[in-house]
Amino acid sequence: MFKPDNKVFAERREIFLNKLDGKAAIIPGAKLVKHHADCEYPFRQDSNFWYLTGFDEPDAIALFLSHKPEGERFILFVSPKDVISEVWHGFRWGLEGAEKEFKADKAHSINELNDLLPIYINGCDEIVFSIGKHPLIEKIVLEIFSKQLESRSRLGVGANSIKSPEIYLNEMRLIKSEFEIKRMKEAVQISAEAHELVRESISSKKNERQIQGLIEGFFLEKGARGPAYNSIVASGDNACILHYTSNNAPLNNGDLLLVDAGCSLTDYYNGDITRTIPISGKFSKEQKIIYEIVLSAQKTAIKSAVIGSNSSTVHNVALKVLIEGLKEIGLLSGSTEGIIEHQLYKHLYMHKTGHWLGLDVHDVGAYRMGEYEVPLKNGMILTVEPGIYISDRIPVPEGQPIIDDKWKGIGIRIEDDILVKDTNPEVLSIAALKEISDLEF
Ligand SMILES: [Mn+2]
Repeated sequence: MFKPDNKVFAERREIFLNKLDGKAAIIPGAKLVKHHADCEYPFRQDSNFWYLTGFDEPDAIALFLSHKPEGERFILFVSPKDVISEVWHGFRWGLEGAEKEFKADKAHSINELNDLLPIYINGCDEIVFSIGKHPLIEKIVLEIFSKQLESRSRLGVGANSIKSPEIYLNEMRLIKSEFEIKRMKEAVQISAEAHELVRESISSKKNERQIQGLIEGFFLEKGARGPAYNSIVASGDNACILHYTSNNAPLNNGDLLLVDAGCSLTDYYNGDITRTIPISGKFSKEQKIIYEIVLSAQKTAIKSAVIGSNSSTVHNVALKVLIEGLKEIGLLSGSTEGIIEHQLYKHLYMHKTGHWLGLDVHDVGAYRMGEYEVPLKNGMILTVEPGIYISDRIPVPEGQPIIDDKWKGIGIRIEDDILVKDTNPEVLSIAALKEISDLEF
């Protein structure tokens, strides 16, 4: 059982409670999700709930009551101790553990939520709750809110609105603390070593599934919780399916192998790395040309991930290098500006160049606010992952060159995890090699 470093979570609660300033937040944890019959998917705690509590059991709810005095502000509703249940499903901290180990000011059984929630909420200015995600709790919250609106109209007191917790938490989670950066480095390092393992053992593997086993086994061996997302192990033309997860095709000499995989640590920090390597140990002429374009786009984009830059700039920098490269080999034609403006590259590059990375693989936080681009700041972590995918699934846009067969079936993406820093961007996934000379044998 995971015992959190209480100081880290207590500091976050302090900041969150300050931001709430008179409001009461209700943050539900995750529930188990049925897989089939009597089996459930592995438990995955809700990231916001985790961020504030470090409590890793299903069916818990946290309250943050900024309208109450110190010592009555952090309330946990948890599953009570129950010998029989624990024999079947495992250890629970119970009410005592929630208070003693997780520093709740007060813990209650989750069965008491209905009765106690209205009392705790009473006296707050506004309710903070994520609408549309937790139907059972939402019913209770809306009943309370409706009564408070009534009381407000008669007596002038009570909550008069419901706000989303994301307003406060996304902003907090977007900038990683020193502790988080340390954990992210560990998650990314394990993920990078798994990619190295693939590169070193490729010649002895016959099927995508074996590569998946190798990577995910390595994650577990290193003490991670498992893969952060469904590993993508895509050989040959399968790499042109962006979210390919069948992972069951034979590995053919002459094809490339694209692996997009990262681990999730016990405390849910994630790595997210993609490498594309030649199965036979040698790139073909065409594969090498495309790889060089993607690698050069990626390196240029990483250099642009500096303080004050933004996600759109990083994307546009990569896009420009990809388009120039594709023009040079006759896979695109026309002015680069025109190709970008009319999106004439989208049959070859159909996704964005990166995303925030943290407790969620596609981590929370705005990329832009309407027209305003969110600037990169010290402590932000993002992926930089350009690619080129050549197949005939998407029709070639009118006026663009027909694709010669020799290019088809080449799918390449290179993805690193980048920490934005005062000095230069730091490539956290540097241990996973990506130069052509490193990948050939
Ligand atoms: Mn990614």
